[in-house]
Amino acid sequence: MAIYLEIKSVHAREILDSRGNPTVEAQVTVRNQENGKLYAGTAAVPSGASTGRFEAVELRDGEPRYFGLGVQHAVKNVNEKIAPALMGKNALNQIQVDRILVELDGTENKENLGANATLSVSLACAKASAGALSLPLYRYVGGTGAHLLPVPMMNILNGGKHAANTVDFQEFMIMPTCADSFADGLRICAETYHNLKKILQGKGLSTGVGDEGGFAPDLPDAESVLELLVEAIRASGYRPGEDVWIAMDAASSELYNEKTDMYHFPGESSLKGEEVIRSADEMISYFETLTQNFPIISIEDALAEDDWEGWQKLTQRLGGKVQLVGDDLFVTNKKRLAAGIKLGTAGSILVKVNQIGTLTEAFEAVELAHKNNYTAVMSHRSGETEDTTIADLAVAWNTGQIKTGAPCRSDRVAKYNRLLRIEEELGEAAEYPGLTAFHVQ
Ligand code: 2PG
Ligand code: MG
Repeated sequence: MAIYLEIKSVHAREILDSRGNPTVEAQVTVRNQENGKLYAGTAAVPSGASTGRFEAVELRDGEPRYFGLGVQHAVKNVNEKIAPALMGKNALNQIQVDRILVELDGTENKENLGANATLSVSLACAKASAGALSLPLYRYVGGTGAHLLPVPMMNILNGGKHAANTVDFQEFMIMPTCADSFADGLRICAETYHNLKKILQGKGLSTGVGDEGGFAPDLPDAESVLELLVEAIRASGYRPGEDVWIAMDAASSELYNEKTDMYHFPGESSLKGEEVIRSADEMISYFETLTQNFPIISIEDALAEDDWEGWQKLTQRLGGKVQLVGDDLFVTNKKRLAAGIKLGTAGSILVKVNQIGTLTEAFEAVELAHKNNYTAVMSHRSGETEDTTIADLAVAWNTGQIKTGAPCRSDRVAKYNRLLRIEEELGEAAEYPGLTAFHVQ
């Protein structure tokens, strides 16, 4: 007889994320009909600051409490609408569960129930099922083939919307491709992070951190950040561009101004004493120069979320040399990814489960990417919780890369620590891809 994990209860609550803002946590309890035992799975939803315009809707109360950011309506949607719709269903049938969530919402972007409501239940359902089968989440979701540990895309210097400094690009990250295991890669990253701290201290620069745990000093431009990163990699005993590479998230949608059709650099402008703006073509040339002068292996959101034409040009110019990642461009949405693939834009998709709102839809985006020879990078949000689901999903879906912040702040470190445990558990079967995680170079 097929196993039936009957959904017995679905309950959500409002908790806090790493920025002190409310978010949704759901608990799904299932009953194994064979032995009558109950199992619970809990999942918390992350939240972005540089949110893409095409993301699924994060439902916020807009009431005075928490400055409008409360999620009591989303919680109510779980408890009063989603819970009755899922009662008695088989939690093992994740696709059916997620389809019910999508249909119950009934909109393209989950604006009715809120993607925060649907995602909390979708993930909690998978976790309850994994628990009921006594399987780790990565094994339950990924099956027998799940074995690939991700190369960390570790954010060690924060800017943009994630920090109050003058660095305009949002994230400067390091990728330890030379490591022979995830644990070794993590060590390389953490040592580089500490060396960067010493270098900043030596120069009298701030070592306060941003939302994702990376340092957030005032620096005049991207070049000066990249120089510091190169110095930190060398100080750690590694060769930049051979052992350890640099990745960036420009988060350009945040710099783009529709009225001027230009990218504005407020931090660079303030430190240089003159207004710095760049057109899409100038942005492309700028990134080209940066990649010629620095060991950059990956650039995310180099252009704004709606500039398909610019993205095409960018891909033609840089796509063969650098991994071009679409975050705000694709928003973990298979329709937008399909459009991008058709136009030949980018070469990689950033995967953020809350951008789309169910586990199944996030998987569909990863599947479509892999089928079309695009890479997929599993990702956190700048607002996170102690929930480590994305670590398991990276292994389950063999993404080979994960972006989950600095080795600082427990909300970030929790994911890395989970990956250490998974690697240990997989033993000989664990594979660390290094450079083979990329289709460039
Ligand atoms: C991004 C993310 C995560 P946010 O832009 O890639 O680093 O930031 O969650 O603020 O959108
Ligand atoms: Mg991004």
